[in-house]
Amino acid sequence: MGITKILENQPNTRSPAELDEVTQECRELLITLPKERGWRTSNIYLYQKFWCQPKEIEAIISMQKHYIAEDSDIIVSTIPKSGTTWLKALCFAVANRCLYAGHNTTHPLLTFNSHMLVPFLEYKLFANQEIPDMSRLPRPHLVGTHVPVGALPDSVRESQCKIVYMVRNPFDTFVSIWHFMSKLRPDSMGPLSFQEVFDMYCRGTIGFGPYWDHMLGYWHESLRNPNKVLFLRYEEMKENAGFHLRKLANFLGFPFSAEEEEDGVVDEIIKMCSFEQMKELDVNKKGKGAIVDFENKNLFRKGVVGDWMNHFSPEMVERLSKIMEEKLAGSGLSFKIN
Ligand code: PAP
Repeated sequence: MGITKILENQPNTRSPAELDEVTQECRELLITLPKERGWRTSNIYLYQKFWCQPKEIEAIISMQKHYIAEDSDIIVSTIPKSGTTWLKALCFAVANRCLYAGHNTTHPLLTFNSHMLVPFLEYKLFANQEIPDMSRLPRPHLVGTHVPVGALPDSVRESQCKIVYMVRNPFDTFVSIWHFMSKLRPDSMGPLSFQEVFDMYCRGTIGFGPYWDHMLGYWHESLRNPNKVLFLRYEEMKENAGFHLRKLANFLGFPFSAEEEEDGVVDEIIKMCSFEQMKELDVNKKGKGAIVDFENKNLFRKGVVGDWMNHFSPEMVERLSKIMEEKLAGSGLSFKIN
């Protein structure tokens, strides 16, 4: 075959680079799954009714097989860009505070990014074909995930472990995703326009989407089983952090004592985990790799409610409002956007 013919054939025969990073078994599965255009990888795939990148799917399968939740485990769950970094910090601070009482200058949250202290099941613990020995991790095990509630292993449902979920209004979540994508999309893949990303978002073909199924899954589970799933909102945590932090502590089984209340421990935690404080930490200004290989500073942008107003056209507001109304109808879950 001539060289021109070989070059002509190349784009069709070469598989996307991300497939080289997963096992043959995973590649065989991926071939059978619906796929759409991705943003960090050429494609994302519909695995168990949610969209994921190949390496995520490989890790999720491993997590589903090997993660055995214990009664004392705490699972921090979110849709990407809904306040994960913040929620992980709050949960870590609450659940471990007896170890670090009075450690005002040496608390781990001052030198580690919260994703390092509350590792993702799918990006850290079960990533890269590793199976962690969970018994070696300090208890309570605090782990994070972006997977929908239905994709968590049976042991999560069967054990007494707790799930803390944070939701954020989809308008701000989209804006956060857009900025994050714009910074981290590999140059080799070419740019994605704001409109293209919005379209992906509206169709639900975005990491761990469709996000309406994701939030509804945890929402219904929290109504069915309020001792198992705590459903928090980013906006409410921003508005009244003290109230919601106390609620979180009660839910996790670590209520604040009268003495702690008097000593101002609640306010200390809120301050230590605030956007302003966390953003200025060395580990978050100069560090990298808290989740995967990007710089930690990308996890801190504005940290406010309502930034969507600076980005949305009236047509976008109408389209997303309609989607939310339609998808969440009758569920009791809704979002105030004004
Ligand atoms: P992840 O899902 O990739 O882990 P996640 O932490 O959920 O990311 O999302 C980052 C968003 O949370 C950013 O929002 P923005 O783009 O609208 O600014 C980030 O600024 C915000 N954020 C990070 N830390 C905090 C914090 N301590 N308090 C409030 N918001 C925060």
